[in-house]
Amino acid sequence: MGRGKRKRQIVGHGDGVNIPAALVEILRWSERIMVLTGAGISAESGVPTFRDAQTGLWARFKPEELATPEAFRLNPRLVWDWYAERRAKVRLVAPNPGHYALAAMEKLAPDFHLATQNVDGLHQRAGSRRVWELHGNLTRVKCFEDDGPFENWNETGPLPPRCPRCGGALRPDVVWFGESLPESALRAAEAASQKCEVFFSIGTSAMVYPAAGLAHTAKESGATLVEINTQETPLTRQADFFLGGPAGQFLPELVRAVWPKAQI
Ligand code: BJW
Repeated sequence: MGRGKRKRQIVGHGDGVNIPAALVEILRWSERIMVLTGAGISAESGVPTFRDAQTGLWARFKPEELATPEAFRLNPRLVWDWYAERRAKVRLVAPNPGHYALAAMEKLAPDFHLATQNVDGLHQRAGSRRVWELHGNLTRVKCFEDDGPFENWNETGPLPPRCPRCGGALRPDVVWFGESLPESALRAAEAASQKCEVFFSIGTSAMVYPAAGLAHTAKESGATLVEINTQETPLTRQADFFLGGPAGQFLPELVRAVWPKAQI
């Protein structure tokens, strides 16, 4: 079940949080589920999405222009400060019902995989045990020159701090435009996308590759494609089900509809 052609079903948030019966049925019979999340799933926790309008000090910069090795080379202090502020924000927020629903799904679905483009660690804080972090994690840093990650660093001197091994500048351990994704996480996510019966694309613009390509891989391999997003994206036309509204509202309802005994 779950693989093959079907008519697209669109559910708007205005209709209430209704989960289509056909989707519930498919999920009840499916064993292999793959989920890709993006910034939208953390929006209800108070983490601004990547392309949300920048405010205050950052209003002058496009996020796409800060998340590059070129920006760091040109102005390491600016880029360091942008991430330091985002890191501090993330420490103050908590996972939301969308993150908790996915952590519950991991326990309930026989073969469940979760890959995220987010660097905020909120899935793990909600209890998800296996998360492929495709774009790294804000809470770690690595050396711009020799790469090794560090979980502790000293911010008392000039910023960015220096690598204790080689003296190079430390940078956040995230994946910037033009950089490669962690190979083993990407390979695993590609393999899971190829063999899943249902693929969820949740809270992502579906525009940044190679992560965005996972949904296409799944669809081409015959999976049912489910998108949850407050807005339509370039993926929506291909989705079998589009749940148009906040992930933090749709996901807990969906999990309860499929697994009535779920504890979220
Ligand atoms: C809600 C909601 C709610 C709001 N509920 N929904 C193939 C084709 C074209 C280009 C390329 C290609 N392959 C590679 C490229 C180049 C490039 C790329 O994709 N460019 C595109 C912009 C065109 N990719 C790369 O460079 C990647 N590297 C690579 O491919 O290496 C090999 C290579 C190099 C050079 C050339 C060719 C190959 C690396 C990509 C790394 C991306 N890194 C970032 C920064 C991470 C650190 C940080 O956070 O600062 O990752 S960029 C940024 O985008 C961040 C995000 O993870 C990522 C995706 O953003 P996301 O999640 O979609 O967020 P938003 O804000 O855009 O959207 C939020 C969504 O949520 C919206 O849709 C809302 O509607 C929705 N939403 N509230 C549900 N409550």
